[in-house]
This record gives sequence, C-alpha cells and structure tokens, in this order.
Amino acid sequence: TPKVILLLADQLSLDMSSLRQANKTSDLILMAEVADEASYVPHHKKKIAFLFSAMRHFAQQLEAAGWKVRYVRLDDPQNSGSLVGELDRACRDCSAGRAIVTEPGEYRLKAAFQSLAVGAGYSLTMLDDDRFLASHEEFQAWASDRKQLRMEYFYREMRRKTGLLMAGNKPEGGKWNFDAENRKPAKSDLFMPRPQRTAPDEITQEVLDLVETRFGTNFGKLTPFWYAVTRAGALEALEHFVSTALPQFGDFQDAMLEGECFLYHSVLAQYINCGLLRPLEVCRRVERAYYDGHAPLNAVEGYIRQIIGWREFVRGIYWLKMPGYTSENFFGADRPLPEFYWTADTDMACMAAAIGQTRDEAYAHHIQRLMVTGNFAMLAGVDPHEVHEWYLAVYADAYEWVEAPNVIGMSQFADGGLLGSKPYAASGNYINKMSDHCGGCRYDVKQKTGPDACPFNPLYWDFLVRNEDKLRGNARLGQVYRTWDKMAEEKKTAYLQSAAAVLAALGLENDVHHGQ
Ligand code: FAD
Ligand code: DLZ
Ligand code: SF4
Repeated sequence: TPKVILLLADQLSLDMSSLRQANKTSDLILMAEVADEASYVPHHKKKIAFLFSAMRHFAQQLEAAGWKVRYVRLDDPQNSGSLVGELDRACRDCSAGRAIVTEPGEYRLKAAFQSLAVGAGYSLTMLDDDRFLASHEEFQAWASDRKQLRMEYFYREMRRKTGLLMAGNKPEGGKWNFDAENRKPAKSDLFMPRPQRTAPDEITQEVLDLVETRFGTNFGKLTPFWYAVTRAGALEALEHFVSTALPQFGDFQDAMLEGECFLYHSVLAQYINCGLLRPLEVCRRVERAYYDGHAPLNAVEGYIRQIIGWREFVRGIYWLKMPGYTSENFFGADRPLPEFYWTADTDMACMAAAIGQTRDEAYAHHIQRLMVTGNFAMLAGVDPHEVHEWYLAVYADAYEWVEAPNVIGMSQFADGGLLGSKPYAASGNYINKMSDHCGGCRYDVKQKTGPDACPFNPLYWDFLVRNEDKLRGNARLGQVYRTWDKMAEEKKTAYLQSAAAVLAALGLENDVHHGQ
C-alpha cells in the first residue's frame, strides 16, 4: 500500500526526514494550502504570498524530479480547510496504509496530528525535524543539568558539535564571543547594501492575485513583492548577503537608521525557516567568508551565533515549555495592543519606522523588534499574548517555535526570566544612541517628563515602579532602583503623571491594580 508524505509550508527541502522515507514510484507527496493555517493569526499578505508561491514552486520541482505530488490549492472546492483534513482525505482517496510527516514547528499543529492518529484507519508517523542541530532529547538533557538556561553556554556546545569556527578544541580567535566589538551606531551611506530582489514570475503573480482576492483586508503591503521563492533564488540571496553585507554585519548589528529597513542584516530568516536554505549550510558559507579573508571574525562569529546559538536555543525552550508558554504573563500585563501597531500612525518616529517597514516588507530587524516595538509594548503594559499574536502575524519569518520565545521570553519578560536575566526595558536614550530617529521626531528624547518628552522616558520608570515587587530583587536592576530611590519626590510624581498621560492618550488608562 502507498504511503502519503505530508510536506508542510515550512518543510520545503529535498532533505526532509519525511522525504527520506518516501518511495518515488509508489508514494504520494501531499502539500496543501489551507484556510486554517492561513488564518490562525491574520498573517501579513506578503507572508502568505511568500509561502504559497514557495510551496507551488517546490511542488513543481518535486514533480520534475519524478515524484507523485498531490497539491491542494486554497480555492480547490474539495479543500477541507485544514492540514489534518487534507491528510485524512488524501489517505482515504488512495487507500494509504501509512502517513508520514516531519514534526511541525508549532505545538498546535503537532497536537492536531496526534489526535488524528488516534482514530485513523492508517498509521501516522511523526519524524524528528533534523534540520535542527539539537534534537529535543539533546536540549532537554542539556537543560536538565542546570538551574539557569543561558544561550552562551548552549552555543559553545553547538560550536563544538559542528566544529564551526573551531581551532582544534579552542574557539577561533581565542574567544567564543566578539560582541564587545559590535553594537556601533550606523551612518547613512550611499553604498549601503540592499537585499537581493527577485521579480515575481507567473506562479508568483497568480499567488499575488489569490492573496489580494482572499486576504485583501489583511495587514501589510503585498507589492512590490521581491522575496525569492525557490531554493536557487534563496541561494542567490545568501551569496548576495555574504558578498555585500556580511563584513559589516557585526559592527552595525544593533543600529537603526531612518529610511533603511535592512542595513547589514541578511534577510534570510524567511528562507531558512521555510526550508529553502539549511541553517548549517548558511553557517558554513559564512564561515568560509572568514577563512577566505572576506569578512572579519566579529561579523562571522556574531552571525553564526544567531543561528546555531539563538535560533537553536529558542527552539529548545519552546518545546521545553509548551503548552502554556504562550500564555505566560509574569507581570500580569493586561492592556490591549495599541491600534497604531496595525497602522504605523504614531508621532513616535522610531515606532513609525519599525511598524511602517513591517507593514511594507513583512520585515524588521532584531533591534527594532526587541528595543522598539517590543520594548514599547512591555513598558506600556500590553498583554503579552496580544503582543505574541501580532509578531506571529506580521513577519514573513514568523512561526511559533521561534517567535514565541523571542516575544514572550526575550522581549516581554513574560516568562519571568527564563530567557534573559533582566527585562530588555530601555528609555529613549538607548534608541537615540543606536539610531538617527530622534532628530526628526515630534518628541524630545532629552525631555524626561511633560507633553513633549519622549514617551519611552516616563514609561520606563512607570514600568519599573509598577512592577517593583517583581523586579527589585533582580541583581542586575539594583542600580536602577537605587537611582529611583534617590530621585526627588516631585520628579518621581512628574514621571508617573507623564506616563499616565501617555497611556491615557493611547486609550490605555493607568494600571488600577497598583494604585499609581
Ligand atoms: P539577521 O540579523 O541577518 O540574523 C541572521 C539569522 O540569525 C536570522 O536569519 C535568523 O535565522 C537567526 N536569528 C537571529 N536572531 C535570532 C533570534 N533571536 N532567534 C532565532 N533566530 C535568530 N526570528 C524568526 O526567525 N522568526 C520570528 O518570528 C522572530 N520573531 C522575533 C520577535 C522578537 C520580539 C524578537 C526580538 C526577535 C524575533 N526573531 C524572530 C529573531 C530575529 O529578530 C530575526 O530572526 C531576524 O530579525 C530576521 O532577520 P534577518 O534574517 O535579517 O536576520
Ligand atoms: C503559515 C502557514 C500558512 C500561511 N499557510 C500554510 C498552508 O497553507 N499550508 C501549510 O502546510 N502550512 C502553512 N503555514 C505554516 C503552518 O501554519 C505552520 O506554521 C508550520 O507548518 C509549522 O511548522
Ligand atoms: Fe523614539 Fe523617543 Fe526618539 Fe521619538 S524621541 S524617535 S519616540 S526614542
């Protein structure tokens, strides 16, 4: 009896564990565009278009290579609307005895497949996703030995395991981490690199029409659409990044510039996450640039750390903590997400830039996600689950396994410090140091309180005061609370009143629970 091999939208690789079990002559490969997946959060139009087009291209490639492919389009009248439904329908239609899927990246979907398996008339096998370096078991074993989970130590294990940037058993250059050399603010530069742009072909054009028809009211600008949608295109984008931006990646990793969405970032996460590029091949290519003398060690080490360190680490945390992780709310924050997250209609120049480019490109780089939109939401006391759903919807690279730990853990501190040792809370001063947004802003970053003060300034103190019971004991915040303690009473009152005014202007009335 034939087997049905289900490939999900983020499993577009010939080297999937599921495909390795398949027999070209007898088995059926199933891929499905389904309404449930396209709507569990209101995805950005570019994200849906990217995935559907990449799926259609990949299916075509499989067929050309001689595979039997059942590709279900979104507008197929038989389409049941869910992946479980489509797997079940395919298995029944071809009397399959067995279905195989590589473990999905989202808990919700894995649970759905597990419950399907119970009553089905065929067996369902779920295989490990070995595109990742660390299996669930390896991560659990690593985590179970320690009180605190810190990426840096996990990262060293991954360096040893892969041999990336290793000189024997020592790290290349004598140090594991060269971040001390990074974090420089950037300057506008006429020769700023730009990501590779790919013109839409006929398949993409058809998908763009579909997305406009079916998801026309979703967030985001659909065109110009320039993402690569094939492995060949993604490999070109990788080469383009290595030759143009990688050498400066480290120096300007945390910088932000008005009018520059991408700076020296790779804009490859959407390709890596959906399977068009393998994380390890990206790291090896980048490592080669160092040994070829093309890029400095601080850039190459920093880049590789993001992938074999952070990316693997957050995935480990996700599977360690699900279910439940996405509802964590350490501070008990319960305000709604401000409307301007969907419109970019705000006078805060840094926020307008980050949200505006998110709307236009389904992209923002790490510091924008962490220190601008994420920081603001935490300072304003927004419900972390709403923040989580926004991030999951608006980025082309967003899947829950990677998004949730970054949002719930790293950016909102809603897990109480599993991922970071202190909240990434910052006043306007940080943004001013790392960007050129403040110069053109309606607010004054130097003013601490009053109607023209940068809203981050009073909100920063309001956040610390509001959550004092949770944070004062944190050793890394000792100095900050001492500064607050020494502040004159009028100044404290002015901060809290200014914060209340900012929140009220956003329709988020001040926190009644703490009586501030
Ligand atoms: P680069 O800056 O060029 O980095 C290189 C690669 O490293 C990325 O492509 C990515 O694969 C990896 N990487 C870097 N940082 C991280 C990280 N913190 N966690 C995991 N991988 C990382 N990344 C996602 O892939 N999907 C998400 O949904 C996502 N949501 C985020 C939400 C918040 C609040 C924050 C703070 C970060 C989030 N990140 C997410 C991590 C990071 O911001 C993006 O991976 C990165 O901005 C993607 O752009 P790039 O490819 O240009 O990355
Ligand atoms: C995000 C997404 C979207 C928009 N559409 C589909 C789809 O139609 N078919 C599919 O197989 N997957 C889709 N995905 C990805 C899934 O929602 C899910 O995030 C990943 O498969 C988790 O690994
Ligand atoms: Fe952002 Fe404040 Fe600077 Fe305006 S002044 S750009 S709100 S940090």
